Amino acid sequence: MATLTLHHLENSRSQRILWLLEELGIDYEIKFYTRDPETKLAPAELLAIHPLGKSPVITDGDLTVAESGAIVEYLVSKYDNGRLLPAEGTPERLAYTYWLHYAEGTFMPLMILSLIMHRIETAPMPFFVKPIARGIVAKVRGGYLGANTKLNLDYMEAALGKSTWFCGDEFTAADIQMSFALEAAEVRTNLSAEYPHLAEFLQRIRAMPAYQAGIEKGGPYALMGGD
Ligand SMILES: N[C@@H](CCC(=O)N[C@@H](CS)C(=O)NCC(=O)O)C(=O)O
Repeated sequence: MATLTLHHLENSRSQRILWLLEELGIDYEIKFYTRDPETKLAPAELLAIHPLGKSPVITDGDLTVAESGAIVEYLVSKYDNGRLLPAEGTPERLAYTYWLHYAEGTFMPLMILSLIMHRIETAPMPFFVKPIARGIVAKVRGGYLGANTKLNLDYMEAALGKSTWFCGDEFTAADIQMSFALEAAEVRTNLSAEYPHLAEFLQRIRAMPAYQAGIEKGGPYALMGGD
């Protein structure tokens, strides 16, 4: 019987761990969690698994591992046969470490900020507060968010202009980690018009059998927008 469980929140970063588990071809179970329909937050049951109550989180025997990058590192070091991890000491391995951290450390905070700005803009509020709220959102977008998002999208586009995958010409688990970052960007940006390499990356991963198996097992997958 499988002892490895993925605690999977619908429409979330957990989808990429599901994909990784399929790539690794190991036995695992999925425990499904549904977002609150109003707040879109995770249900309280996830707090019983990990004190932060976020997804993804996995339990493997007595171990609990949270944080996508840490989960990827744990799963790859325990269950991969060298296919998804570049050899130690190579430039590809350094790129692997870099992109694994970059996805959540640099890019996703921009996507979250974008989501929060969108929520503020569309939240019901008294008419006289609306212009103030919109003014703040415009300042954040104009003074920080827009330029930094473009800088990062240009940067990723250039990286995928140099090699097929983020760490070179071999597919690695860092591409799996980066997939959610690009899927989050996709709902806010017209990637195919402005970032053809990024759009092509998404097309390529979506054709991969393990990606498709992950989608099938995880149920409907649609990310929240907000530009
Ligand atoms: N950096 C963390 C982020 C975890 C996270 O925020 N997960 C989201 C899902 S995409 C979540 O659980 N959201 C529900 C909530 O905040 O209540 C990771 O990559 O694991």
